[in-house]
Amino acid sequence: MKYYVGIDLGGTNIVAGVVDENYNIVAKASTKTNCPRPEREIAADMAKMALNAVNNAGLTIDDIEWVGIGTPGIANSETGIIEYSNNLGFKNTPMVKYIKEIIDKPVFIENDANAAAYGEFVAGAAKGARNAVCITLGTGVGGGIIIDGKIYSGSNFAGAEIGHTVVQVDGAQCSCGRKGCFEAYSSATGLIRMTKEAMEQFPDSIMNRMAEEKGKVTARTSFDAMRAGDKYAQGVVDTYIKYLAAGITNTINIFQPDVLCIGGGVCNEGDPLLLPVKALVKDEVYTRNSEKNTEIVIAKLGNDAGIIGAAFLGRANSK
Ligand code: BMX
Ligand code: ZN
Repeated sequence: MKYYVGIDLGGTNIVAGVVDENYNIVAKASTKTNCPRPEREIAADMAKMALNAVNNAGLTIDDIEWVGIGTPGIANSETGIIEYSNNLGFKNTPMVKYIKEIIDKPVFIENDANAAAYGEFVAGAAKGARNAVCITLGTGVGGGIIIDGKIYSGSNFAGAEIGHTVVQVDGAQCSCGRKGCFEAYSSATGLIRMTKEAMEQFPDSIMNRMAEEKGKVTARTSFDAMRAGDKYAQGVVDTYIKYLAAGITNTINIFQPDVLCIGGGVCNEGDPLLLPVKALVKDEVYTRNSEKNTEIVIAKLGNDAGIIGAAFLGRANSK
C-alpha cells in the first residue's frame, strides 16, 4: 500500500491527513493556525501535523511518498512559493522550502480550492468527469477547475478565482478590493452579512431570536429560521440562492463542465439549497435547450476534499 500526506492550511485550522492509495484517510492531526504569526512558525506546525498524522497512522515518514499542501491565495506550484494570501498574511512565502527543511520528501503546493477540486475529481463527486469545476462556499468562495483531468490555474497560478467575479456591479465590498464579487454574496461570510442586514431591518424576526439563543449569527441562522416559518429569513435565503445561482450560471456558461460540484460548509443545507439553485440555473443557463447539460452536485468528500486532493498533488503534477 502506498501512502501520501495532504495538508489543508486554512485561516482557522491546519489539518494534515495520511491518505492511502485508495483515497482513504487513515489518520489525521490538526492544530489552530493562529494567524497572524511568523510564517516559519506556521510552516513548522504544518510539518509537525504531517508527522503527527503519520505517527497516528502507525507509519513512519519513510512509508510516505510525498507531501501535498492546499493553501488559500496564490500558490505557485512550480516555485513552491505562496505568492499572496491575505487572510494568512503571507507574501512570497517559500512554503515548500520550509516544509522540506523539516521533512525530506517531495513537497507540492496548490491553492486550497484547486486541491479540493482535485480531491473531488480523483475520489468524490467529480470522479470520472473529464472537465469539472468545484466551488467551495466557506469563509470565501473558492474555485477549482479541472480540464482534461488536470488542474487549471492559469499562466500565473492565480487562475480559477471564481469567487472574485462580479455578480453585482457596485455591490457589497469584497476582501479582494473589488465590489460585488460572487464571494461577497455566496460565501458563508456573505450569507452572515445579509442575515445581519435583514435582522437589523426586521428586529422581530425569528432570526433575531435564534441568534440571541445561540449568542451569535451564523451561516445557518437564516436557514434555521426559514424552517421555523420566518418569512424574513426566507427572503434572505432566496436572495442568497439567487446570487449563488447567478455565479454558478456564469461559471457553467464559461466552462460547460461535465460536473459542477459545490462544497464548503453552507452545502450541509443539502436539498433546500441545491434544488432551488438547480432550478434557477436550468432556466438561465445558455444551454437550457441542449440535451447535455452540466450536472450540479454537492461535493462528496466534505472537508476531506482538500486533504485528499492535496495528498494526490504529486500525481496532478506528474501528468
Ligand atoms: C478567497 C481566496 C481564494 C480561496 C478562497 C476560499 C485568499 C487568501 N483566498 O477567495 O484563494 O481559494 O477564498 O477560501 O486570497 P476559504 O478560506 O473559504 O477556504
Ligand atoms: Zn473579490
